[in-house]
Amino acid sequence: MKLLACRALTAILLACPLVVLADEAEDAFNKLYEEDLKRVAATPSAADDLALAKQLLEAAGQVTNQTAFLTLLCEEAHELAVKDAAGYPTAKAALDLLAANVPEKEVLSLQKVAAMYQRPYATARGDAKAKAGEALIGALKALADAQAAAEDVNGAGATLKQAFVVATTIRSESKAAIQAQLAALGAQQKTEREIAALKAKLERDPQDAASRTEIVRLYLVEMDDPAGAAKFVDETLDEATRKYVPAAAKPLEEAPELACNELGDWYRGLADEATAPASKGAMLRRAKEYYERFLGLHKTDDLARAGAALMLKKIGDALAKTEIQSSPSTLTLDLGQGVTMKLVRIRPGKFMMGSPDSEQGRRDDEGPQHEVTISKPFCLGATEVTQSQYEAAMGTNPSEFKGPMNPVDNVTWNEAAEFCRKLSEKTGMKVRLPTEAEWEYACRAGARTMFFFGDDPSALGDYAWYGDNSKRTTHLVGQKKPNAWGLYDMNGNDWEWCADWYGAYPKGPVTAPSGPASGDRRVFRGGAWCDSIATGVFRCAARGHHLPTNRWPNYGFRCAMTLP
Ligand SMILES: [Ca+2]
Ligand SMILES: [Ca+2]
Repeated sequence: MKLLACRALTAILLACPLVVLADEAEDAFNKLYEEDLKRVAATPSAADDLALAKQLLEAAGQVTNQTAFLTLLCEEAHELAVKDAAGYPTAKAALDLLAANVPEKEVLSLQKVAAMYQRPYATARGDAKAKAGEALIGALKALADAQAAAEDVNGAGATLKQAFVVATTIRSESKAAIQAQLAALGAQQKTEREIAALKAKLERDPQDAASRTEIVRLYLVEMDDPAGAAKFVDETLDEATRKYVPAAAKPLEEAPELACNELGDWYRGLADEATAPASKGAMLRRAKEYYERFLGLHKTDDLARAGAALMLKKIGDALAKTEIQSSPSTLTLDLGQGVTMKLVRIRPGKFMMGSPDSEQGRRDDEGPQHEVTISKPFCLGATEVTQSQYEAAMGTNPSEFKGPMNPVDNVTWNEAAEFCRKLSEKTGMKVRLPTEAEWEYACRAGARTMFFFGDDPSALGDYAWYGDNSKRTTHLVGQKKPNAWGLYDMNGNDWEWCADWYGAYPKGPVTAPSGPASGDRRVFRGGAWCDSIATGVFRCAARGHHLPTNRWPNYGFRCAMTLP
């Protein structure tokens, strides 16, 4: 009976096209819910409070254009639900709804969400703490974004620092991304200080064209704020600036067809000049918007249209590049069924592949030592492919030493290649085996020594499961120390199949080599659980090889991934 009355009144409110004023909203809210609130407050159980919170949240979900009423519903729903941990999801949903619909409540709502996640994080232990910590980090990042958007740079910085402390404590993978965000925020603060100093100079001398030009550039490129830049444009500045900055300050949807192409070209030029990846990305995105608008307006199939389309494609490629440059250093692929694969981003660079003639224990096929350029960034699995990963993609497990987190072993080159093909299909990413050059480059991680950890073989046990410590079996991946680039088990555990046919090395410098065009044996690298140090197989340059159809309980692999 009561519920029906509530529904009817809510329906009337919802049907009302006018915005309900704050005190009217409060009257309406009290009429609807005052008795219910008293009722749930009178019982010690939190279950009825939560039930009412859900009811309020449902009503809030249907409110449109009635900010004051929506605010009351959401805030009260939060208050009721947050009393007990069982109500946290409802409390968060209420705050999220409020944040999304009432801009002036956004920061406050997100602060409450973060405070809520602080409680379970503070009390939990072990795995539960890690999980609560990830949730808290997510809430803090959302809050920092909202603070930054509201131009509260100091607040955003303080929030991110909190997130950084949590990420450090629980060893979260998001630590690097938070660090990057903090750096970006620091850069923004620096730009703001530079602008303030230049403005002071300009006040003393309004004819100081150099300071004026620099202020315009800082607003335009570093802050991506053309409206801010436009305020400083005057007749002392060059023609392009006088023409394009005011045009760019206007809303995109007001730009006429012809201006779109010109502004696209102009922003592309600014992108070329920008050095920080974030600024470059912002300029490219602006250029993209103008070319896209041009294509939307200019329907004639002519040269101008073809030119803009081509430019758009180029910008897409350039954007993908800058986004990778400013992206976090690890990437996680979802293999389904709760199984994931972590890959490490490897920077491009040069290295000397192979070993010098003087290296102890070397074999002839490791020479001639030659310079290799890895021209593009790529990703490499942080660990060998595990059995749970292998099963998620292939549905089978050929391993001799069974264990979901042990590396898959007893796997042929053909099967490893098939796994990569299936994983590419599943994820839409270009997953493959690493080339032999990529493998050695990543194994060395900048080291020119015999081993990636130096020249002293006695340290091998810190980094590898091998003959002396393996007890004749594979071990869980990622248990030993990683190399300098965060790659585990590059030595030992399983040998790792590479993409290349086995063959002689080139005699001079090469770029992105992928081995001989044909052959009968495939390369593998890194040594395995059964090998002794005396065999020399744990040196960075050491090569192994076998038929692609051969399997053995010490053959495994790790995935590489091509980046766009
Ligand atoms: Ca109660
Ligand atoms: Ca290995």
